[in-house]
Amino acid sequence: MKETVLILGADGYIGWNLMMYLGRKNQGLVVGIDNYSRRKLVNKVKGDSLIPIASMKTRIEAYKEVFKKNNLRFFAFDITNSHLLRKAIKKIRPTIIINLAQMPSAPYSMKNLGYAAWTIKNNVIGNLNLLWIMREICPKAHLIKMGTMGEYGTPNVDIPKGFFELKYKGRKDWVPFPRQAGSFYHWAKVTESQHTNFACKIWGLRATDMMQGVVYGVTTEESQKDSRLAGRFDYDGVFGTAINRFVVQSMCGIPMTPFGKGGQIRGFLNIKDSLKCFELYINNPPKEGEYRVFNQLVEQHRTVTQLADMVKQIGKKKGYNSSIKKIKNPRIENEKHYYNAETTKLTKLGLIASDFRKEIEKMFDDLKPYIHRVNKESIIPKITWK
Ligand code: USQ
Repeated sequence: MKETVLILGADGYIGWNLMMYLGRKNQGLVVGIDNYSRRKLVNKVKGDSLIPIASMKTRIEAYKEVFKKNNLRFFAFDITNSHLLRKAIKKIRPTIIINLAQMPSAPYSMKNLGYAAWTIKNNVIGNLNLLWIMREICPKAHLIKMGTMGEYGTPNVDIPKGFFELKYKGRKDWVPFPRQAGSFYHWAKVTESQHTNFACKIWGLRATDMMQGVVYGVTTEESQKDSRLAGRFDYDGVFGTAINRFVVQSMCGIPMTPFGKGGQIRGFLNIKDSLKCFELYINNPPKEGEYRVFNQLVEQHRTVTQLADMVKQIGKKKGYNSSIKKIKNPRIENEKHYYNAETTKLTKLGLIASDFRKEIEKMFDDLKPYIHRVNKESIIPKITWK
């Protein structure tokens, strides 16, 4: 691969790991941009990455040293500032742009009007700036945008790959599948997807919109090589997500917390599989003017209670005596429902998924040296949807 890759949101859970992953695969430069908002927001809600993370400067120096490559660059600024973004894109002239620069937490976006409005502004305007600047400076670049499976909600029918044939009153059309998001964060993603689809249609941009499920896992091939290369790992009630939280709860003797009836089903994938997907999209780009959608998930048939059960069994094998206690659901969502998303496009591109059980087992080993750092107070969710 020889591309000039630009990653927006390069300091996040996926962003930093992706910088290293593509840095190693790519002959060209991989340039990251981030305003460090993830670090600040997690601290603001009294959370912290369980694994200590180094500054970008230290990380990039460590990458050079460990992988003997000098192809990572980083700029710290906020992409909602269109002047700065235009200047950077003019200078970098990327052929691939990956937009991960979004506030990723559903609970954060539901705390109050201020938090919801900030989420919409940060996520939607950042992506809008990017679309206009791509049109002006690099309309042929391939945009890979982080969407989410949560855009579709949990409909009582199969979820297609973004679009479906609608038949109505004797006529038919090929249209985007209905979006029924469950938080203002997820609604921001819906808007970003619609804006991106529209920009491809009118300006001939090309984009891959990845409807990603819930990502789990701690380390990647790159991050485990040196402690300075570690990626962040959140487990708190705002930025922590289901499996990651369950493993931490299991390891520190706190009951795992399926919310409500615990019958919620989501799609999950390991962080290493998420990284592979980006590589597959880069190597199999869309045509000019094409907006395409991938449902990016691997595991989707287990409820959160079944997942907690599985983590409990694995924990037992690892010597932890974990338990499960359903708690009142802080969210408003279906707690028992049908869920089946079509994912064939990913396997066709060549994704071979990691072994779910083995990856969860590995999480116990990866987290062991840091588990004493857990702040138990931050685990119980305090933000409610009502
Ligand atoms: N859940 C529990 N107990 C917990 C945590 C979560 O039962 O302790 C349940 C939630 O109620 C929900 C499901 O697990 O039904 C998933 O929740 P989550 O916190 O793991 O993930 P979510 O809020 O949906 O958001 C995460 C990422 C987001 C991404 C999304 C993909 O934070 O950035 O877009 O996963 S998806 O879920 O497919 O929309």
